[in-house]
Amino acid sequence: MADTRRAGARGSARYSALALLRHGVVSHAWPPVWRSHDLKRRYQVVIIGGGIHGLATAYYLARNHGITDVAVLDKGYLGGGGSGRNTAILRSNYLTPEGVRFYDRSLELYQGLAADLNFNVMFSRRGHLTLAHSDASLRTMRWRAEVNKVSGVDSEVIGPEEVKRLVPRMDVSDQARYPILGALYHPPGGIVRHDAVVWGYARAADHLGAHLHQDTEVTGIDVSAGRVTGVRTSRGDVATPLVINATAGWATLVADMAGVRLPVQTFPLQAAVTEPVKPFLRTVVVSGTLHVYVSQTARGELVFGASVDPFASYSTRGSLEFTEGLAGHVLQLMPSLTKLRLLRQWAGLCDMTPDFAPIMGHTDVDGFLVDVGWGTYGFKAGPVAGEAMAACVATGSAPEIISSFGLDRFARGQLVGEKGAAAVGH
Ligand code: PYC
Repeated sequence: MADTRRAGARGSARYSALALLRHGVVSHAWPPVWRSHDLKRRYQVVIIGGGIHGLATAYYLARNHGITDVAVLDKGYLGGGGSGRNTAILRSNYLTPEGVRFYDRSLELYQGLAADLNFNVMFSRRGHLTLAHSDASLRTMRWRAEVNKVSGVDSEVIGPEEVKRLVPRMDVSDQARYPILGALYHPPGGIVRHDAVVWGYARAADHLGAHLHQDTEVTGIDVSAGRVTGVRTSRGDVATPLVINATAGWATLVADMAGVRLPVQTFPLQAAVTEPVKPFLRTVVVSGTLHVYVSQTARGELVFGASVDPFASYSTRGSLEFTEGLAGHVLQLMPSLTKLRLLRQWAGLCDMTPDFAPIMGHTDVDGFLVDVGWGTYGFKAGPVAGEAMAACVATGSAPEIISSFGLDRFARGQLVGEKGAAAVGH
């Protein structure tokens, strides 16, 4: 039986290798995975932003609630914003019980996503290490570990020897400029292939009936007597009673169109990738003190990121200052990487809120919902954000899992202080 299965697997591997070869040599093009449509003059729901949040919302609206008269509008191409500019790190080791519960549901959805979407999203559970280089950060790691455990999330504080066992190339000696005193170890953390997630959600949402419109810029939102009535776009006007702002980088500009002010400032975050090398780094490594995180993709490249730039801007260009700082910091952690060459660098836009938690749900304008303020943690939240926003639309009220993230929390003074669990110091 096992032999038959192995033979079957070998057969299907041969088949896919042949299919790939045929596509490369003979076929003219891969079939498109989602369709193009004329922009209808009316939709039940319009989602602004064709990244993972907007696409996941369209998918769960259809799958969980049977709402399919939905348009996703993007001024560029699907996944071309924050969804294509992040470092694809997944984890749920947050600091507040609200954050832990929320991101843990996302991790759960990510784990089953390939089967759910029938699309290989290359989810890879790697373990996630947040290094502590001072007593103060070790204290925060202990705090996070306790909050995580109470919520049933696997996290613990480990010592330098255990860090060395997990990452043999790490310098854990006391000669390091910033010696490693310990780390928060979170075994369920990992990485995923970001564009596969976007394409998987796009294909599934399209299949269930949503219309995905690229190159369609929203230029205005019509509000009458406190209610949304439609959107204006570069391809014409669309009537709708319900608009979801699922943008990153442009969240405040889109909210302004509906007359909603958001406590958000936008900062670039830079990242870079090296040439591919033999796999040596299984775990995702983060150092808040050194403002850096590192992981190795299935292709062998090291992906590096930093904290946000220290000034608000909409620039998506990389800078030499970032590259120099990044290289120095990575080498302080793993000195043997000196010969590694950087292939490319880029920046994404991060909408930062005062408490480092997102803003989700209804606003004072009827029919204008927000899924914004994703700072440096939006990609990992995509599945749960989509699921929760879809429920918000379908039921007319925010589900429990996002009830603490409402816009009114700032006026009520009930912030969700998540800064201590941001990937790196800000
Ligand atoms: O919050 O894990 C995180 C993260 C990684 C990269 C940027 N943010």
